[in-house]
Amino acid sequence: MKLYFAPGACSLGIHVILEEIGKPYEAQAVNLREGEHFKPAFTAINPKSKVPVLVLDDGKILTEWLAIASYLAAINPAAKLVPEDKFAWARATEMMAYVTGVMHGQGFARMFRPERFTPNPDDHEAVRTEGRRIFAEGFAVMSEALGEQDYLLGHVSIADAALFYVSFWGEARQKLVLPPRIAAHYARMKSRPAVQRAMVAEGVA
Ligand SMILES: N[C@@H](CCC(=O)N[C@@H](CS)C(=O)NCC(=O)O)C(=O)O
Repeated sequence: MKLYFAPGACSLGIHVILEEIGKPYEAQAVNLREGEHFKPAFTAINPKSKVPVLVLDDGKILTEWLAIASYLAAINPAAKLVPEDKFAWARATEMMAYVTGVMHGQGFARMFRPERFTPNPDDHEAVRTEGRRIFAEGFAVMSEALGEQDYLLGHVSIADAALFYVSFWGEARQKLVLPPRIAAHYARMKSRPAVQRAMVAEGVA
């Protein structure tokens, strides 16, 4: 199994999941700054030019954070990264869809890629501002979901890996003051050996 990742990108969450599972895998860095993801060697693997990508041992290729995380958790039940209860599983999916689709896809993307939302450079700052609003609102929503629990489902799961990567972006990249429960969750995640290994492997510890 091989993970294509970019250091500190959303693929960090998948890296964390692979480390939590603890089975051997390969990790291949993709240099987004140099546009490696638009070159034929990578587009042959993922024509969408995005990380993460998971290539299975039989050659099958899986893209999209939510799909990769769900698949890894499903084929590794001993790691208990998804609940057995089907409603709790759906709840985890609900949270991951929100983090990847809204906080990342709508919020963070506006902050970093305003040109993908409007062709007019004069509008870029307004797009960034809206991205920051969506991103901040996302932390408020996830703080409610977390409540007083240590982890989103009460035990560590793939949903925590999703919240972890956006918290990493918020704190380490944006220097945001995270809401208290989210900051505590982020610190708790960073204290996990699997998370530390993933961060060291990506050079973002
Ligand atoms: N919908 C995709 C989004 C993946 C994504 O946006 N990946 C970013 C890194 S966090 C990327 O590869 N960006 C390169 C680009 O958009 O040029 C998913 O959930 O996996």
